[in-house]
Amino acid sequence: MLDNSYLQKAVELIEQSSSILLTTHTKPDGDACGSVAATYDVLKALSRDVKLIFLSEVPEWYQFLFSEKVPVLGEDVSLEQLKRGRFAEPDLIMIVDTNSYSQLPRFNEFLKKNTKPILVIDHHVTSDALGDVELVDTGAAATALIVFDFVKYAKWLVTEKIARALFTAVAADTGWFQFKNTDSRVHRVCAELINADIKPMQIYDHLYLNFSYPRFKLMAGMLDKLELHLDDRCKCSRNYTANFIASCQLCREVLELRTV
Ligand SMILES: [Mn+2]
Repeated sequence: MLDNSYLQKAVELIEQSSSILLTTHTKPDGDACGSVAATYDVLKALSRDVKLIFLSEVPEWYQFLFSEKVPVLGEDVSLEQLKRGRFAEPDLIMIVDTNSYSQLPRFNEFLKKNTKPILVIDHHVTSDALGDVELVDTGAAATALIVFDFVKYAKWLVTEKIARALFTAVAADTGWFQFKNTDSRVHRVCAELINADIKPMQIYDHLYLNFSYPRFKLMAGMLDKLELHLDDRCKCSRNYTANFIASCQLCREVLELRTV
């Protein structure tokens, strides 16, 4: 858990900033998307001028967290525009779910020239210490748990929409509460989020029951190619992805799946 002095410094940074640029790591996963979506809504409720920028597309199955398309650096906004302050003129830069230059392609070039303060919220051990203030808790199963602690500490409102985004993030990073990082803190926070009137089963539908046709085809193909080794104790689907990419026109989704 974080020391209150860090949380207080982070609150002060936000209170001093009227415009904030918010981003996360490339190939954003559920924790990244949910933590960003929740942070965005928290900052908007505080009447901050918030600009979101992603470094690659939001996967289709997390798009329900955003009311409009999130601009992508290199596609909707050029690095030049960002560097020249033509996309945003932030007083503060917030980075969630990473603290590493390598996870921030192109954006890292902007960061190296940046003179504005940076607030990092992250749970990874790997760190380039990018932040002037860092809410880093490597014991947290998801960055969303730290965002939740931060919002609670600051006594900002957790709306149903914010709770839904945070729950999605925690559910994604714990494999819907099946991974070994699913500890009592995860369940305590999720219980509070459910009390904010979210519908976990609707989130489950978005994450696991809304697969596109090519994603189902990928799963079916992987099962079809399953081979048994080591006295049937090891099951693997050899060379499948390369074959699938060659035979499938919808490569983007497949490539995203490979990073999960
Ligand atoms: Mn995470």
